Amino acid sequence: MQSSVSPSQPRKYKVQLDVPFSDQKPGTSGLRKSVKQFQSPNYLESFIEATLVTLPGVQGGTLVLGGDGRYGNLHAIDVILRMCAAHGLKKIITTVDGILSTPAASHLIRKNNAIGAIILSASHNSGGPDGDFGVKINGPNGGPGLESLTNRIYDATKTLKEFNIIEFPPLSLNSIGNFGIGSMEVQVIDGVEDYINLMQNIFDFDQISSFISSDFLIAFDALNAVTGPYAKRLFEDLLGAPAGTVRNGIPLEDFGGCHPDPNLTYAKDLADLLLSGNHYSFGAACDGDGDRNMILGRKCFVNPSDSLAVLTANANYVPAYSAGLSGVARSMPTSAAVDVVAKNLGISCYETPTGWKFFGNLLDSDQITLCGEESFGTGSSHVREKDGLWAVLFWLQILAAKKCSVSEVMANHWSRFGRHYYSRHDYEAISSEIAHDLYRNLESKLPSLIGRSFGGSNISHTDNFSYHDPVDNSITEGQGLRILLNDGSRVILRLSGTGTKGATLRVYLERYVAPNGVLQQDPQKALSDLITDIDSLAQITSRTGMKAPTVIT
Ligand code: VG1
Ligand code: CO
Repeated sequence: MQSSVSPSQPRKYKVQLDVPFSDQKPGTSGLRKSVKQFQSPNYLESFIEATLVTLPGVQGGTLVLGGDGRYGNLHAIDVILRMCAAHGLKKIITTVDGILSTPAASHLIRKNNAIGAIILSASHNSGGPDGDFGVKINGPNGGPGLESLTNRIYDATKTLKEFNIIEFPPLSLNSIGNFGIGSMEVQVIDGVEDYINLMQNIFDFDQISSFISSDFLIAFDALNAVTGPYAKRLFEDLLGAPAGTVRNGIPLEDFGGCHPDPNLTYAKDLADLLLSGNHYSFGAACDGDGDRNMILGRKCFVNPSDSLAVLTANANYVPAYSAGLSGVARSMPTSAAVDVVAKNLGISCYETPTGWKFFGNLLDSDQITLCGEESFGTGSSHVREKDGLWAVLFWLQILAAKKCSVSEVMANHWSRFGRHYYSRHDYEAISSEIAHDLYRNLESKLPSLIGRSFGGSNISHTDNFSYHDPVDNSITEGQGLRILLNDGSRVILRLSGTGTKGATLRVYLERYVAPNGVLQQDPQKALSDLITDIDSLAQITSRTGMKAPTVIT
């Protein structure tokens, strides 16, 4: 363990800002911009100053700090430590090499009664000098800061004139230790250990371990991002999977040039490995900051909306949930597969806007135990973030308990509950003007669409989704254009809040087939008339000039 004594009085000083920044509005999860933008003078400092003057409890408080290891991580930690010391924080908990996954940060906040965390990540966006950087602010419950907090931070950025910082040489984060910067304590801990202990309290590791040692080969792809060290400890050291089970397991500043987004496009190597049907029985990948997961079986891709429904239906196999679930929630664009399971279990199912922060109140008030999003996010009340490796362990526990394959689990699920054919089409990097025009144009047509024939059925309801939080009664409007059909199908359009280049249009398509219905195999085929009709209604091809989506999930 290293330790150092701080110089008696490190110099505290103020830096003037020429003009306040006007573009620091946090999106779906934090402030996410290109590295180039973050490199402009005082850009990071401005957002951190606004955060430290806004976040409740800074004076004398404890804060968690770390990131996904992307380019800029260590520099940002150095700057933030010195700014925290200038703002009177009592203690910062940071991690060896600054490596800390989003769910692990959420756990550390809760375990240490911290006032929150600053998590340095642009999640699934690419990294490196030409990639993206991001700052996420989490609150004392461990979850992403609510809109009310991020709005106040944003307001502060617009009037800032200066920031406060302390002169101090960079701390070495290459091993655990305790330091002081002025009167502030800095504790450098192993960012993996507490998280692993939490997982051991939730799952039956012995059962998983004996299952995967019985000719059930697994492959995990960390995509050169934050989950590598966590996954190696979990799968190889504790569960006894062979060395090499974890691929791309060392966090790299540029993620090895790949896009750390676990989907069929960006995690193609792993997808090919499983879908080609060779000797692997199970595959999984997580995103840059470790909160997303993709699950694959032999020749089988699990749609994330289905994954939430499967976890809900089989939660009884996991020790921590064996007493039952209080309720579940899904984001609005996520398919209603989990709704059918919730109804069957007799528990409540909530529909929230996109973004994990909207699950926070429901989790805190114990109205839900599990929740998820179609964007490869699943989680539970164990933390207040979505949790990639937790979802992987959950799947392994179900498979170990049922002693069957992923495709058997899916086939059984559909034959019991019916199947929600589902797909998301992303049109990335469209000009912002074209995207907003397209969106506004469709929005203006919505009222006139009722009763019209669409996608093989008739339109029964249209709106721009608005959410009434049942816990704090807040209303959040404008969360996505919904077209609902008489047969239960849905088409939803949203503009992304996490992209950094132009605008990203997301089109979500869903069609339900009851258990006794004919089960076609390919979702794109099952959804083809919805795809054609939304394209002509919203004029996607003609307005964007794109013949096909950038990513199809
Ligand atoms: C996307 C997803 C959303 C998710 C968000 C953050 O947002 O659609 O479901 O919560 O990313 O995920 P958007 O606004 O681009 O659609 V992560 O892994 O960045 O924390
Ligand atoms: Co993420």
